[in-house]
Amino acid sequence: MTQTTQKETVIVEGSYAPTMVEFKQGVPAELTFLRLNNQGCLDKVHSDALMFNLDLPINAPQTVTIPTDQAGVFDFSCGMDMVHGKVVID
Ligand SMILES: [Cu+2]
Repeated sequence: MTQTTQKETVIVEGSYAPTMVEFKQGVPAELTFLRLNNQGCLDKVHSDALMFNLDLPINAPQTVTIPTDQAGVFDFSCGMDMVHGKVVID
């Protein structure tokens, strides 16, 4: 049996909305970032803990696979580590 992939989207518009997304542990997960405007320094988003580093062109959704084998709270942030969001896996 295949498990349905969990999908969440974070809107990037001067900040992250929502600032926290939640996935169930052990179920495949994809997180999409959609940057809508030029506000702030949000043209990159990265997470050391979740091992991604994305460029975010405006109006071009970027999707990354989120590892869900470990429960926890994992940070992501803009390229300058000024704006932060969280992924919760539980
Ligand atoms: Cu920044």
